[in-house]
Amino acid sequence: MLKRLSVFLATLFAPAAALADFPKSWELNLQPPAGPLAEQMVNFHTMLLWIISAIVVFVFALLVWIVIRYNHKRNPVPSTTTHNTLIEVIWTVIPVIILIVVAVPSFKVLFSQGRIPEADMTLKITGYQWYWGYEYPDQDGISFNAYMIPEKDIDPSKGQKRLLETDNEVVLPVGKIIRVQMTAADVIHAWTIPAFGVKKDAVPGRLNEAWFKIDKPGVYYGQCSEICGNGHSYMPIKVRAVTEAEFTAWVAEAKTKFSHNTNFTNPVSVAEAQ
Ligand SMILES: [Cu+2]
Repeated sequence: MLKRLSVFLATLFAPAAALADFPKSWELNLQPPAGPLAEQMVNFHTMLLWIISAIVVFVFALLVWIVIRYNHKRNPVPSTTTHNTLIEVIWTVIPVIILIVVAVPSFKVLFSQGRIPEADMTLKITGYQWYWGYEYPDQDGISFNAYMIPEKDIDPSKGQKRLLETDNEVVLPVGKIIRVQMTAADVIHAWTIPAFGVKKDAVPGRLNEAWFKIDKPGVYYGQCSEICGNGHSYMPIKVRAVTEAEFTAWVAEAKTKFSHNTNFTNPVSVAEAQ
């Protein structure tokens, strides 16, 4: 029992450098951020949590006070006041101030997501019913598909996770600005890795763009986040973040394993094309 508790506490307070970011049992908060975008989002979320908690406590205290102080027994003759200019100004101005305080960091997060910085490399992602296709235009157009490993083939002793493991994993270097371009071949899907702070719809006939930077090497998981048919829950996303040297080695190996094309031209960014 004690051992179980200590394991539970250890996972609860595990340092953010934990090797794999995936949903865990009894988890309450967001996954630990693995890059600057996710970090910004987690900070914003924490700030919101403090604000809403304060509002809940305040409103609840008001209610309790009114129930106790102004009930029929203690206050048999109710006041007939209907207007109080000062109080009306206060309960208009304070919420406005709270909204402004919330809006500023909210727009900051939104803009840093939407403005794609000068990217070090691009990953092109295509959603299919029900798997993901990946292309590396900067690495001679290495391309492969990633299918979920079915539950019967999952080996928990290797740390494999049910409904999250894929046959081919997306390998990406840490410390690089990665631009992702998403589209879909059939219906709308959405690609996400919560720990990177990225989630974007993959829409047929459209090219959506997002970016992220991974700070810590490790394995990160996500799942299709736009209901796309009966295989929606069976098209997970697995990313392995490695050092630059390891990435170079993987690229060399991937070229022998997957199809690629040395004449592949790097697609221009959506912003550049406009
Ligand atoms: Cu999907």
